[in-house]
Amino acid sequence: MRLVTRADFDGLVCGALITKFEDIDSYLFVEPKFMQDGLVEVRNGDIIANLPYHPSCTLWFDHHITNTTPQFDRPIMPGKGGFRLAPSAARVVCEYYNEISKPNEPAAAAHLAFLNSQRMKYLLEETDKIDAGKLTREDVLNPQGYVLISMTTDGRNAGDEPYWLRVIELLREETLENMLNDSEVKRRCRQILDEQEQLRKILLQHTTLKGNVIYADLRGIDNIPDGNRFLVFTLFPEGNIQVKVADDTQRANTTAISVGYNIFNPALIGRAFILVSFAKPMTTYTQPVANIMSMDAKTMATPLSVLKEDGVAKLLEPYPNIYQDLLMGNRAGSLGETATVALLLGAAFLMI
Ligand SMILES: [Mn+2]
Repeated sequence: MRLVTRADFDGLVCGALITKFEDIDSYLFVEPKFMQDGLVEVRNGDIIANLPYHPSCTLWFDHHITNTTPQFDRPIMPGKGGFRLAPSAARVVCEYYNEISKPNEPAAAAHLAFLNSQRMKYLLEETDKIDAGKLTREDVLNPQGYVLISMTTDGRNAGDEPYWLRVIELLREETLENMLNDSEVKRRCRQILDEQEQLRKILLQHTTLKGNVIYADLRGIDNIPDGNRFLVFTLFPEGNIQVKVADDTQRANTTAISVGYNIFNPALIGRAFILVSFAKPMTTYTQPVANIMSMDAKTMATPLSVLKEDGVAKLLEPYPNIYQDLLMGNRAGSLGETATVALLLGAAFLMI
């Protein structure tokens, strides 16, 4: 069977688990974009992990909401694979083999012992943390263990395939300590720490804080060193959102703009985006049921704007029942500012 996966840390941990349970004789490492564009020929017998679904595959494991497919209406489907919105695809693979290992089958005891060993439990926890971006400032500034190893794998450099295969084997067979002592892993870890130091200097030179936006203009810089993608947020902790402008590494004469939120200081990025794009409609609201007899509606600053500009006393003065009105939605404002009851009902519906 062939394993089709992504060469990021999650994809390689999937590889470490799958090669334990299935007979894998060849590998194909691809980036999700190529799958989405239909550029990958998937055939019967292929196992796909951490990538979008393909109808020709034999087994499929994934966790990205964008890859939801009607083929998978249950998290674990024996003989077909697994899909749920887990923190990592490796977590889904682990749950699948836990579920299908029937205790009375001879091989199952060994499989379950492997999956539930302390070493594998720790590896899965770290993979969840890494893939879901749940890193601490310390993980970013001073990466260690699996976090550091995860930074050495990057699907963009196709020449690295021998290294990815080595990582799969080490993750499957070796303790973390032994893996860190592997000469190639060691060399790459040292290199990544050096590069991160260079990246830190470049970011400090080319980044400015505009309000709560961390604006990095990296155009014209060749070979930007590698480093943790969250590094910029440890350098500019006050900012909520990063806007990065850089030369597109894959297309000549093209600028790539990317936006991300500060994982240590998140903002409502979706709202911030709409607010910037549609400033007027987002801050001017007609008050519902103002007074049916005299006028249709009334426009005014929203409660949050009043709160920000003039403080809470100013807000309570003309509107003594403001909290109740906001709760019931009897006030103008944007989503989240008002109509709390409706939001809570929606939340309850989503949870049930
Ligand atoms: Mn993943």
